[in-house]
Amino acid sequence: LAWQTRLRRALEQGEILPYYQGIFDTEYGTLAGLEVLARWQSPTDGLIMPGQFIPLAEESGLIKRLGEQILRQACTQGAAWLAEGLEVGLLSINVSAHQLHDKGFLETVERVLEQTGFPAERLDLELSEAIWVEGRESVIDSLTRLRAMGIRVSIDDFGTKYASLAYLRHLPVDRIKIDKSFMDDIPGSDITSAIVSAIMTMATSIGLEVVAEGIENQSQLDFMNGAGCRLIQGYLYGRPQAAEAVPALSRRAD
Ligand code: G
Ligand code: G
Ligand code: MN
Ligand code: NA
Repeated sequence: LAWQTRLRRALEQGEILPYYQGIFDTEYGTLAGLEVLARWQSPTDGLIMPGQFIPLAEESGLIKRLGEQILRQACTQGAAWLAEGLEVGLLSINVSAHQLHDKGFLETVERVLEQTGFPAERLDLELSEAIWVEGRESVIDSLTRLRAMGIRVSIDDFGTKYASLAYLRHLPVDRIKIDKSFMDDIPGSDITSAIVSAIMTMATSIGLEVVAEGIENQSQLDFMNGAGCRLIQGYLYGRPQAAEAVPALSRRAD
C-alpha cells in the first residue's frame, strides 16, 4: 500500500498513540510536566518513530487529523490522571506550522478541551522556532488567542534558527526549550556554554521559563542547574514511554 493509505488507515485503526516523556523540576524534585510524542504502533512493523511519519503527515495534510487525535488522547488521559489525584503537571503537545495555520485549529483545541474536561491551564503547545519564519502576524494573532484561553505556549528547538534573542521580547510565549544540540556540546565547548548561559540570563530577565532538552548525563545537568535552569528533560531522567509508565514517574518524583 502507498504510505498515505497506510497512515490514513493507521489513524482510523487507532494505531497512532501518545507516548510521554517527563519534564522534571530539579529544584523541588517534582514532575513538572510531560511532553507528548506520537508513536505508530503497527501490528506488522512494530513501533514506528515520528521522524518516519510526521513529515509525511504534513505533506499530505493528514497532520490535521493526526494532531487532533493525539491531542484528544493526551487530554483524555490527562483528565483521567487528574481525577485519580495523580500530579503530572503540564501536558506539552507538539504543534506543527501546518496545524497552527489551519483555520479550524483554535476551534479544534477548544472543542477537545471542552469534551475531555482537561483544563486549558494545564495544556502547553510547543511550536518549533522555525514557525516565525513566515506569517509572523497571523502566528502572533493565533498565539495571543490561545493564551487568552489559558493555554501556554513554548518555543521548541530554541536556538536552532535565529542568532538574535531580541525578537523574543515581542512574542506571546511563556517558555523556551533550549535545543538538544546545545546540550551535546556541554560542558566541553566554552562557546556553547557561554551561549547557553546568555540565553538563560536573557530569558529569565524577560520572564520566560526555560526547559533544557536532551539532558543525558550528570555534567550536563550540573551545568544547566548552575546556569539557573531547573526544568530538565532527557534520557538521564527517562525516555518517552507509554501512558502505563507515567504513574510510577509521578510517584518517584514525589
Ligand atoms: O519522539 P521523537 O523523539 O522521535 O520526535 C521526533 C520529532 O517528531 C520531534 O521533533 C517532535 O516535535 C515531532 N513530533 C512527535 N510527536 C508529534 C506530534 O504529535 N505532532 C507533531 N506535529 N510533531 C510531533
Ligand atoms: O519536539 P522535539 O524535537 O523537541 O522532540 C524531542 C525529541 O528528542 C524526541 O525525539 C525525543 O525522543 C528526543 N529526546 C528526548 N530526550 C532526549 C535525550 O536525552 N537524548 C536524545 N538523543 N534524544 C532525546
Ligand atoms: Mn517538542
Ligand atoms: Na526540540
